[in-house]
Amino acid sequence: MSTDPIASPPATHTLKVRNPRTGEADFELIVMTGADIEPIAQSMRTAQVEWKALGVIGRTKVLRAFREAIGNHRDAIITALEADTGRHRITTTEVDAVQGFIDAWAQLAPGLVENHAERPAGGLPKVGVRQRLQPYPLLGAIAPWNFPLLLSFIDAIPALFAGCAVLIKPSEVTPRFSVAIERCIATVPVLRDVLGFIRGDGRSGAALIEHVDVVAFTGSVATGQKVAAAAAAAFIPVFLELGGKDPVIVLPGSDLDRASTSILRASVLATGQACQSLERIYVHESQHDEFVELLAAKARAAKLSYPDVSQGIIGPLIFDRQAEIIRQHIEDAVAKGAHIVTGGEIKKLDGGMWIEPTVLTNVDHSMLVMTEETFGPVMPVMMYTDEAEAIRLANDTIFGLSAAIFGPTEEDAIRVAEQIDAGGISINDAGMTTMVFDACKMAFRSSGMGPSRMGTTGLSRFLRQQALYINRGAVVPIEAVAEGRSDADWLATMSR
Ligand code: TXE
Repeated sequence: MSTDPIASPPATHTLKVRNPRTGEADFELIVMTGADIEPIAQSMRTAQVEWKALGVIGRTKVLRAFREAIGNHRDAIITALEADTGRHRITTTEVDAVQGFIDAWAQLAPGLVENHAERPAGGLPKVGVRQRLQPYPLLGAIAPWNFPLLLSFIDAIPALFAGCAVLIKPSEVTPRFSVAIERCIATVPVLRDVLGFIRGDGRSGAALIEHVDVVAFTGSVATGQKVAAAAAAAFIPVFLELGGKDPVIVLPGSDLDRASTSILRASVLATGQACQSLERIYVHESQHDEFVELLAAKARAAKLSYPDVSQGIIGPLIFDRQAEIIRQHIEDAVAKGAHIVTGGEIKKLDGGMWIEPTVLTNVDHSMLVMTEETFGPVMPVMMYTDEAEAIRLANDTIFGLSAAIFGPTEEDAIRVAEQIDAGGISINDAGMTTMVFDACKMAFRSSGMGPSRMGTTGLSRFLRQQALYINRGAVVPIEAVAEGRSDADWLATMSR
């Protein structure tokens, strides 16, 4: 594979990429095809044999060198990622997160990839069994635009520790960072032969699936379904982390100051462009008005990071098509009777698309804002009268990513949490799936497919289980299955 990451294959097709702060198309993306991907995948498979043979200690050494290289290229990566997303502080958090993934997996990997010592097969004293863990040779990781760097590496890093080679396809909405990180990878011998990017849009993603052995995808449900179908056609496993419509239930007697602070953060962090963002808020009728007042006051205090990227809290909307979805959800809600308490307007400022944290009331499940993924800093608050209704409302969704429950006691909150059909549930806080790295949690319902990306399965799912059966006894002749013979004869032979 070329060590010069910028020497891309001859352009068959290019895409203009919009800058979320200026609205200008200031980056050009070469769309790679299957013909471009095939030779890269081939050279990676060859290099992966050596990468696997390095063993987890050897791979850890190389990945620690990658961690250091990221530090040496930090400014260039942050500059590119800031142009992709229009934000600064979260960009630094993404870079820290990738280095953190390497630190965390360096600790966990040795215990997860070791081959088990031989043991006797049950009931066959002359047969030894050796369990082996064999990595998939080549992972295709397909990433979205909301945390472009972090979601490109959240699956790639554990897969590399497991011994896979990895090809990443970042979103065509936010590709700039991948050029900077490629330059960084190019400085790490061995790694640059087993870790790379292919750039392009959905077609490049679809082509990638045809050239890998396993797919890890993060994105929308609609595209996740296409990816799953393509993986099935290629007969390879696929791990999906898709959209969410995370609910929070505030039980009667909850601490409303705590709840409103936590719910605001979990709803508007990254301008609400996070899969674990809260998207529906259910509050008991006895506390509804007081809660809305508290939430709206705190929402108004969360200022746009405009015009200065180093000030404020709320960045621009990264994807202009998403801004239209948010606008559509708010208009639909108002048309059906919802009331805008604060925010609610998509503003075009210097070419960027912005929206202040928005609180809606008088909402119901006939509205898009309560049923489809809004993916913005929008907080629809719905009143309920009893606990059973709140649980029914929270579960009235095709999604099951995560949720949050606030209660007057932990027991009350946990009692309700155990009735919510979602993978990660925060108790007396919200959005905690990204704070707790070592808890396994799957994406329920249409929010995903496959083992948990968090916790130890985040790595073990990239390992295929293999068994070696070593017979040190006699072999069984075909006559042993003649009519009239019994299994006892078979076992007796195997034990000789
Ligand atoms: O995701 P897509 P997008 C939600 C959010 C957003 C919607 C679409 O609601 O509005 O998804 O966002 C590649 N075969 N989330 O457009 O379309 C594509 O090039 C293979 C939630 O970013 O899912 C990109 O790299 N790949 C989510 C990636 O898939 C294909 C985060 C994601 O694109 C492909 C982001 C195909 N047929 C959006 N078509 C979360 N839960 O975090 C496209 N791609």
